[in-house]
Amino acid sequence: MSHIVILTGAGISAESRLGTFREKDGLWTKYDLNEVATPEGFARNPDLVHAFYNARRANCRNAQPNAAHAALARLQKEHGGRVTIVTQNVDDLHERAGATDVIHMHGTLSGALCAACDHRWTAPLAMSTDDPCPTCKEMATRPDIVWFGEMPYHMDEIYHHLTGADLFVAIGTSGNVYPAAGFAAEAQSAGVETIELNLEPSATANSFDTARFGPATRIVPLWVA
Ligand code: BJW
Repeated sequence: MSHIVILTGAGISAESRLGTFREKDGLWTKYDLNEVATPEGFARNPDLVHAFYNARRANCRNAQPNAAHAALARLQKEHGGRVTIVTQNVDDLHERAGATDVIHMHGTLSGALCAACDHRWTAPLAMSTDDPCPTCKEMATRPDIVWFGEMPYHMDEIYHHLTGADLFVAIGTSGNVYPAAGFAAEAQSAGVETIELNLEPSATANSFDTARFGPATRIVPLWVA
């Protein structure tokens, strides 16, 4: 029974019209990441950060999974072994395509988190600084998103899967953000075969044994077939 671990990034959702981060027209060319994706930015201006994530939550609701998400969900159903999807994406397009074994290492747009007591609940479409925590009643509600300087979620589980996998595949990620950018090297040094599927070579291209380049909706279904 083989175990495939798949890391996905913004590129897999690009053709569902959810923006990427670092490309021309990417989110980080329009927004200062220090203001909208750090705990310090949230402390300075929570209204700005809520507005940023409220807009992305609305975009996500209107987006549809594409052929690449569907191909991975099909692979999970049809592969004889286990297929674990580790996504850096905060959208829910893998799940809406039918995927089941999905780890959201950077959190989810659908989640709200209380910074005071760690209680988690489903985020309303529009979050605001006026929402108290339903459990402890503190005014410490934030999006359940991993910002720069914060520890990504499920790291022990991810490293366990990575080092015990038979195949590691990275799809649509630029390889600029750690620790995810180190997964291919980690897998390779554990003797795991590594494949990159991306529009263009990532910053960590030398950690992959093989690569295929092109839009995810074309190359992912071809790879799965
Ligand atoms: C297509 C396509 C199509 C386009 N088809 N492909 C080591 C060295 C230096 C710094 C650090 C380090 N370790 C940690 C750091 C600090 C920092 C970091 O990495 N900084 C770098 C900028 C250098 N990391 C952190 O702070 C992380 N926390 C942390 O490290 O905690 C300590 C720790 C240490 C050790 C172990 C464990 C923990 C937290 C990072 C949080 C990232 N948060 C964000 C925003 C929040 C989520 C959100 O709002 O959505 O997450 S940043 C943003 O980047 C987002 C993404 O998930 C993430 C990755 O971006 P991604 O997915 O790669 O997108 P792009 O735009 O960069 O690339 C898109 C790709 O798709 C491109 O390659 C295109 O070609 C391709 N593409 N169209 C196929 N149609």
